[in-house]
Amino acid sequence: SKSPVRVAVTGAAGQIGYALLFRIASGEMLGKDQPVILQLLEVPMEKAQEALKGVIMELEDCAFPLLAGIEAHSDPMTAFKDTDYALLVGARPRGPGMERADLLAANAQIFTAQGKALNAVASRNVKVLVVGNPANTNAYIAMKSAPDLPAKNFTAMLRLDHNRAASQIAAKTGKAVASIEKLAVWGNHSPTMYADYRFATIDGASVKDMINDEAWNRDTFLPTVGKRGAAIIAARGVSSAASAANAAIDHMRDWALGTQGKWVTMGVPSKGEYGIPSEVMFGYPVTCEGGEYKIVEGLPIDAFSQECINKTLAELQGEQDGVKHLL
Ligand code: NAX
Repeated sequence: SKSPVRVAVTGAAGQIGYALLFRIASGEMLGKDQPVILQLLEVPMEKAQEALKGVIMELEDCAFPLLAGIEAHSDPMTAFKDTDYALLVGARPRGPGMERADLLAANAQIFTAQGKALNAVASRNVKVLVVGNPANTNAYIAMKSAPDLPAKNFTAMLRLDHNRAASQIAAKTGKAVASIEKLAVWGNHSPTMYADYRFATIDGASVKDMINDEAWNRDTFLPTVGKRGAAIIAARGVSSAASAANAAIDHMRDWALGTQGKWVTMGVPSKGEYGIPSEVMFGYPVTCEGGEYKIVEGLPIDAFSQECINKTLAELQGEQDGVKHLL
């Protein structure tokens, strides 16, 4: 049988953590034959550490056969020790009256410290997924703070946007969501992301031809996917958690175990693909194999798509400029 791998999760006592940890421990992320050791990080405050203890008690009470160990931490330097996977979920939310610059600065502090800790103590092959918002920029900060780790090990979560787009297309076409292939989401995890079904197929047939409605794409599909997070807050009173946790599982599982040629969306550091400046943490269509992702290259970009890509890129560059002096 396989030896256990180490999975660090930050924000472990939060909403997404609660929807995520039990699925990791049951083998849904890394496979039903892969034992895991959970290394859980929360802020040092007593309330958070107490809540984390409660989550750990519940994890114990599941008696998961694959759960080979659970650790509670309040310091990233111990939480990330030798970790093979790191899911950075905890972040500073925007408080009342908080300016965008304050939000960026508070998160820059968190993700600088966590990037440095990963750099110092994590496995050299650690796969990092940043979920905490602003996810792309936080991933960029962590990457820049970890110069001894390969930049490609740092990724941001665009998978929830990808899955939301797939579900809207399934509803529109009346086809099964699992039959949709070659969907892409470009750019920032924010309402500016560009969900792109120009290349998508269902059972080999073109989704674009099937829908054949540019106005629906522009006026319904893109705003619905872009504002889905806000719609869920409005309906539920709290932000999406189970669907976010599910997307994190999908992202890590596909990265680790491969996609068998299928496209998925990941936020990854650009190496200039599609004219995106180097190091920008950008949502791209990728395929995964042997523990590595590969950007799908050579796709034609039409005028409308270029406009959308420019817009989400400009937003991302604005965020990155806003933290430059803090790195
Ligand atoms: P919660 O507020 O329920 O939980 C966050 C937890 O993180 C809290 O328990 C907090 O104590 C902890 N935390 C804060 N700073 C920390 C630090 N420096 N180290 C360790 N733990 C820390 O939020 P939740 O609903 O779980 O959402 C977590 C993050 O995911 C938020 O930033 C949220 O905006 C983001 N999201 C990202 C999504 C994406 O697609 N990329 C979608 C869902 C979600 O909105």
